[in-house]
Amino acid sequence: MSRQNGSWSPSEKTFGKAMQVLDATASSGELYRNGLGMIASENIVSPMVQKIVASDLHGRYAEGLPGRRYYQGCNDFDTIESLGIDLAKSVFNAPFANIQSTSGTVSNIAALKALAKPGDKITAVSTADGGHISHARMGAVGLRDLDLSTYPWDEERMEPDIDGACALIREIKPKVSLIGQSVFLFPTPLKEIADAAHEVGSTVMYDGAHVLGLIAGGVFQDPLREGADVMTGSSHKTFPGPQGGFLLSSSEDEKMHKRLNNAIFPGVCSSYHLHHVAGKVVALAEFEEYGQSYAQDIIKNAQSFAQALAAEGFDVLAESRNYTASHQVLTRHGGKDSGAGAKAADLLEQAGIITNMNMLPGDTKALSPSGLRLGVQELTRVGMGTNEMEEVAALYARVLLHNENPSDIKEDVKNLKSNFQIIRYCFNDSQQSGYPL
Ligand code: DSN
Repeated sequence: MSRQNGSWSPSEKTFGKAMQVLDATASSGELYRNGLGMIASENIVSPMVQKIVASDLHGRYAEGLPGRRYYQGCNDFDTIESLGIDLAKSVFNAPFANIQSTSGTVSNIAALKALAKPGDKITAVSTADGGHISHARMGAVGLRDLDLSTYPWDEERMEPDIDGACALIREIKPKVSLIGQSVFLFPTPLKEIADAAHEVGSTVMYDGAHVLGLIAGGVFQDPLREGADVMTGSSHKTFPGPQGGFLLSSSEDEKMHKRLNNAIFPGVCSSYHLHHVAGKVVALAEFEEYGQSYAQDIIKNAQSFAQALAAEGFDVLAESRNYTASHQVLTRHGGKDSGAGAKAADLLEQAGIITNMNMLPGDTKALSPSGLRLGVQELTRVGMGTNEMEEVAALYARVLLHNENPSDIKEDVKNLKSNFQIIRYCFNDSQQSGYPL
């Protein structure tokens, strides 16, 4: 960079790097605008949220809670965060809500900080069975130096083996009984687990990251009334807000509220990304208005997509339970640890369908699993319904079963998607404002 005629002009080299970032960002936007985003942990944000996350709030700080800040200039943000706390309590029917967390994992780290001390015992679903990395030694559980035992898994029902999980909790008496997965097809029978946990003085923590929008929409399960003491979650999966997290509790105990708030700040956040918090608040208001129908449509679409895939000839997991009760569908594409899931995900991407490979029961290698984990929440958000789910399943069959050239199919994917460019279930959905740049 050099200063010429009183103004700074960038060197070609550094400016070129910035342009490369702009170009790659635009190209990533095109990929999703023209393609089918089917990663179960993703979503797109509404026009109003897009505007807020690009606002001046991005550069600001507001350590503390509304009315009790360490910085000046927070009056407007106090209004925003107070509104958001009230909305979160109402949308999630929770006596306590903290909306500052910057992700689901950060919510988990904070919850584990509030609920356990290093060396304490914890029980959770293993990553091989679909538990999130933050529930494992390699993630937040290890960071907090907790002593982890994993529940036995019922492959047929795709949920923890409930009798085995209760027996484990009664035997080892963990400080925290953690429930919830990233591969999350069915509600967990929580009451039995919570009864066992509370009997031995264990706190029940439910990670609702994936299914938070389904819970709030009343179509999955109601953890805070089924025995969960604390619920964590992401604000950007089936709950369709900007990236971030929530920390919620069924407890009425002020001391518990203080512990949870302190675990977020000063515990694990200083800046908590005010633009995203404000975006979450608008997303909460939108969810209060449209969330129930969005959640219902997601479930209809997931079930219809799973049935259509099975009818095409795919091996869809959990047939005996009608495949899914969430936004997710799981398919197996070859022998365990065969890497067939990785190959399938790659071929689908060549056709403009974005998914992720996933370990399924029996797989032991995260980089060469046999499965795909598919989510329909983003396609639902742009207005696709059960007819389109059948069309999408037929596209999968052309790529993966009939070995058609993926680049030919990419045109058909683009044509299908061209009719679904407007973000629904939000304010301003009649504007031609769809995918962000
Ligand atoms: N890794 C994300 C998922 O896809 O489930 C959650 O953090």
